[in-house]
Amino acid sequence: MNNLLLAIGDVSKIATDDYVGFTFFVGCMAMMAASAFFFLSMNSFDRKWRTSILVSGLITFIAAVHYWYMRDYWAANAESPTFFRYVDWVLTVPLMCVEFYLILKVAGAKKSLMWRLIFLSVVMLVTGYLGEAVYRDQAQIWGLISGIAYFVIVYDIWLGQAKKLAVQAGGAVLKAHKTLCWFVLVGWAIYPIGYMAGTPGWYDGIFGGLAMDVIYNIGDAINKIGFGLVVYAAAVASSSTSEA
Ligand SMILES: *C/C=C(C)/C=C/C=C(C)/C=C/C1=C(C)CCCC1(C)C
Repeated sequence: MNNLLLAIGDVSKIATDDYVGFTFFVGCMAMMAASAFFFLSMNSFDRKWRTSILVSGLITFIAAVHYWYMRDYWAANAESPTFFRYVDWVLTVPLMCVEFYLILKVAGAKKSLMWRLIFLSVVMLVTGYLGEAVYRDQAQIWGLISGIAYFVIVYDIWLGQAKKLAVQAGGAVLKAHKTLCWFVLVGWAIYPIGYMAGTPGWYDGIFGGLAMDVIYNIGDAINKIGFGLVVYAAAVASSSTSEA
């Protein structure tokens, strides 16, 4: 009990110009609220959409827990919580790949597509971690390898097998797929900017002055909550046109 009171009384101050601390705090609340929204709305959809909404909720929930720790870590150490960041990503980004698969399942998507996307996303994140945390002197090379994996993902969903399946499915599925493709092309491109802001390389003069964590936090809010809302909208659209 004493420890609890101590913990409650022990809230660190956030300076008015601490944008990183602020975005960690707001990000944490937003991820929690989004999780509640996805979990509570899940049962109002028919079965084939329920798992997709559940996965949207899991993505924001996993992020909410990590943001809780990252917010604390930043408040205590004024240092980037790189480890928690990448653990969060390595769990949530593969789940986004699962989301692509679930949406395209109605059009006959195979598990191999899902595993291919998951594999590519893990390569993208592990090489990014190596450059950001382990071999910082070679951050540009690791960033480049990570970027190649990213481009293969973009290719696969925009022009490869996933695209063909989406066209076959048509309707709400095609529409959702297209929007999610834009998230990956534009929304995910926020992260390499954060990486270049936070690591040394040829790009120092361009992105050097920006706060890496603010960029990552904005990226996460757009991509995790926005991505989930696209799936939610697809579920609403398909339930009101066909079944309801
Ligand atoms: C919820 C978290 C998401 C959607 C995170 C996505 C992260 C990326 C797309 C990261 C990409 C990177 C590169 C393309 C190159 C530099 C290293 C990374 C890992 C920041």
